[in-house]
Amino acid sequence: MKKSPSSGLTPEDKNRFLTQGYLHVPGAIPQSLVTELSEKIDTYASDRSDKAQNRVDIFGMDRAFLELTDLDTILPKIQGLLGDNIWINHSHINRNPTTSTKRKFGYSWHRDGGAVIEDLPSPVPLVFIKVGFYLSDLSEPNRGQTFILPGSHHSSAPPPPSPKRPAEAIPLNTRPGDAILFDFRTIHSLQSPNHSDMIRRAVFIQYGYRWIQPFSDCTFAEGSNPLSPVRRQLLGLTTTKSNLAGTAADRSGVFYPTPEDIPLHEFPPTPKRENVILRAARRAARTIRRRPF
Ligand SMILES: O=C(O)CCC(=O)C(=O)O
Repeated sequence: MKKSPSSGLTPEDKNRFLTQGYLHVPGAIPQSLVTELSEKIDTYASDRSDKAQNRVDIFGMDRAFLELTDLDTILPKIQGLLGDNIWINHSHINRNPTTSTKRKFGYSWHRDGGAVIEDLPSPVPLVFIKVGFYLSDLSEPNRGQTFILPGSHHSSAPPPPSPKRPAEAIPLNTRPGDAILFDFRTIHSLQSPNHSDMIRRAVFIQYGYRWIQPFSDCTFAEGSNPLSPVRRQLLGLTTTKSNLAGTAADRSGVFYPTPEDIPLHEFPPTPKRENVILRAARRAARTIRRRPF
C-alpha cells in the first residue's frame, strides 16, 4: 500500500480505527455546507417526505455533494488507511423522519459489502471504508442514531437478529457536521427509531480500491466548473492503459496505475509545494500593491 507523505491520520486515530472498527471525526464539515446539503436532501426526497428514504448516486443528483469527496478533514485519513489507489464506488443520502410507532422497528444489523464478506476467506481484509456525514443533531437519545458493535470487524460471527439491540451496541451520538469512518466489516444498524420530531439527514460516501466495482451508479451531474484532478480520480475518470514498461500492452491503470491514474499522490499538498504556492501568491500580492493606479 502506497501512503501519502503526510497522511493526516494521527497514531491515535489509527489505533482507534483499528481497534474499534470506526472513527468519529467531530466537525468534519463546515456549518454552511451542513445547511446547504440538508436543503438538497429535502429537495431530492420531497416526493415521499414522510417516509424513510435511502437514495444512491448523489453526485449524479447534484454537484454540491462533490464538496464532501476531498475534504482535508477526511480524505487524508482515508489515504492513511487505504493508500492512494482509491475511488468512490458508492454514495447515498438517507432521510429519516419520525419513526412510525405502528410498525415494529428492525435494526437490520449488517456488515457492508455483501458478497465481499461471503466470497473472501476469513479474516476478510479491509478493502473499503464508508464515511457517514451526519447533518442533523443526533447528540440526544432516540433521534435515529446508527448503533455500532465496536470491535466486531475482528470477528466472523454473523450479525445479530434484526429486532434485538444487543447490550454491547452503542449509539453514534453526533452533532451536525460530524463524520464517522466505518470499517466495512464492523457490524452496525440501519439507523434506529427516531422518536423525536426532527428529521435525521445523513450522507454516505464509500471509498475503496479502484479495482473494486461500483456498488451503485456512480455518475456525476454536468456543470460549468471542471473537476479537479483529485475529484476526477475519485469519480473513476483518470484510468489510463499501462504497457508495463514495454513488456505487455494495454493493461488497465486500475490494476497497474500510472502517475496519471493517481493525482491523489499529490494530495494533500506537501509542505514544500505549499510553500512554493504561498511564495508565488505573496510575490503576486506585492506586485499588485506596487502597481501605480
Ligand atoms: O443510516 C444508517 O444509520 C446507516 C446506514 C448504513 O448502514 C449503510 O449505509 O450501510
